[in-house]
Amino acid sequence: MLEQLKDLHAQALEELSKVDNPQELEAWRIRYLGKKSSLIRILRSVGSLPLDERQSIGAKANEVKRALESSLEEKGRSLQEALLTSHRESQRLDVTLPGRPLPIGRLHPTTQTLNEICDVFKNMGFQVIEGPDVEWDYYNFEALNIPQHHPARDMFATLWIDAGMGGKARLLRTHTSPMQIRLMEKERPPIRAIVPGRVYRYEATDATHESMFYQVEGLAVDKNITMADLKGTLFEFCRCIFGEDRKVRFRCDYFPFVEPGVEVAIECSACAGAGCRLCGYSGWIEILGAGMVHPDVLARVDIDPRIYSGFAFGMGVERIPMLRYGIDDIRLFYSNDLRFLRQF
Ligand code: FA5
Repeated sequence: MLEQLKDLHAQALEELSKVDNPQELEAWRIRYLGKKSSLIRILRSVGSLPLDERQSIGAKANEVKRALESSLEEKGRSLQEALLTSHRESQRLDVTLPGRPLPIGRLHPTTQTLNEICDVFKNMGFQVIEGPDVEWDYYNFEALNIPQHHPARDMFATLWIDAGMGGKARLLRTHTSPMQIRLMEKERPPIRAIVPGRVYRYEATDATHESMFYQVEGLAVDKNITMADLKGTLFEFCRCIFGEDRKVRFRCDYFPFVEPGVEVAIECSACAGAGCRLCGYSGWIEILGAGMVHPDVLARVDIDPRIYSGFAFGMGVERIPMLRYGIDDIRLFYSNDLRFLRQF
């Protein structure tokens, strides 16, 4: 039996050396140290052996058991360490690797232009205010000298929200000019303000016309304001935005709420004034309408036109980056094409 115990010990160690994971180790433990293992059975039978064998066999069996238990423990530890090392290797971080680039957002070209326009006018002492997109007929038309059935309503193809009489119908504002009235109702001269905002027109779109676009309204009311102030302000604005060299054209135009009225156009950047599809082969792109505030409009908001005068203008915002960067279609601004937007 002593031989058997020696062989058992040798065989167990031999098998243990081949074990390389915790599952195999547990199977090994059951096989050599489990309740039904040969070694435990020998230990249990020691009591029934003849007295002379009992001591030597019992001592040897216990010695083998202790040896196997300590080999098991040692193997367990080394397996655990190997596991940890391989885990650490797989989780290793190379802190010197370059980071993944984060996609950085940017402001829409219209927003960038609006910010620039506002900065130019703020530097000239204008305050910036905003107004509602949904407007009353009264503010969008009637108070601006455009009563019901006035032919000038045809200038603004309107998106109506509901029907109503006497200026009570609601609409999506067709221009930012209604804010002239709201401003003058609230404030007394001197007034110097600009109003950036969205406007809406029920019209077919083309390279220079959108049905939703941005305008910036300007209004200055005080004593002794003249056409020269209007011209000086707008020329300074064009100089700041387009530079000294770009040609600016002032021409007479008609808007019911100003007298006289003018239109300002900039030399087309796509064709340098030679004429192309973008400028309708005229060489010029109109960017704003303007004029001296009509005395009837001033009187309607209780500002005495014999004492005060004012100028107003309303410019199309998208046409400015179009002129600057030679963008040949306004519809690119709101088509959400990232290839276009990422260029700004
Ligand atoms: C007006 O909207 C007047 N309220 C401007 C005004 C204000 C005149 C104060 C006098 C005093 P108009 O419809 O021309 O005017 O539009 C003004 C500017 O908006 C145009 O010069 C043009 O640059 C731009 N614009 C007009 N229609 C469109 C459109 N469909 N798409 C893009 N821009 C447009």
